[in-house]
Amino acid sequence: KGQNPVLLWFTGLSGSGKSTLAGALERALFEYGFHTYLLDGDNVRHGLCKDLGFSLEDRDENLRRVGEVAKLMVDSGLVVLSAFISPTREERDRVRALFPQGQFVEVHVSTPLSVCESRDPKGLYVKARNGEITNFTGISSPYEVPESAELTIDTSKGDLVTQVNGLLAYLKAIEVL
Ligand code: GGZ
Repeated sequence: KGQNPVLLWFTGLSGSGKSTLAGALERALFEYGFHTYLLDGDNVRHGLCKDLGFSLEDRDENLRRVGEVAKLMVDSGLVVLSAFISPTREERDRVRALFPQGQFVEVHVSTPLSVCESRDPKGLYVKARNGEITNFTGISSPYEVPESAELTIDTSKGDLVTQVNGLLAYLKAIEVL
């Protein structure tokens, strides 16, 4: 059976678990023999988007570029996963509009701000609270909760294996897997 390309778009706050979830799903897809690519700030903000910061305008442009690159990758047949905060509905919907129905799957990683802030793996929330970092999502810059995400996952409830299995079950249901 051939591979049905798709873009899995993880959105959520810093520290919500987007990269962890997307990375774990990518490993599972690899086991199934899928060709995948994971786009995230680590491989995009140092190169393709290194001229961009965290103003709303720059985030817009960051996500516009990511959307276009993801589109090219999906066109080439890959299963693409992306893990960006992508804080506004407008920019997420603009990426969605690049794809036919069913080829864009929005996954809202809905872990509450209080949990993300208590995790604070890079100490960014502390810096945002004391003003060392401005325009920080959830603290001093908005995050618009998705209204039409295909899936919602709160990583403060349940374990990673169960959550990845839920994602795989969804991909089976839409015949990607
Ligand atoms: C939010 C910031 C900021 C500000 C630096 N606001 O948890 P992280 O560190 O590893 O992931 C965050 C990442 C967000 O980049 P994205 O490209 O995903 O953002 S967007 O979709 O809005 O374009 C965080 C770090 O960069 N970071 N400054 N001010 N996150």
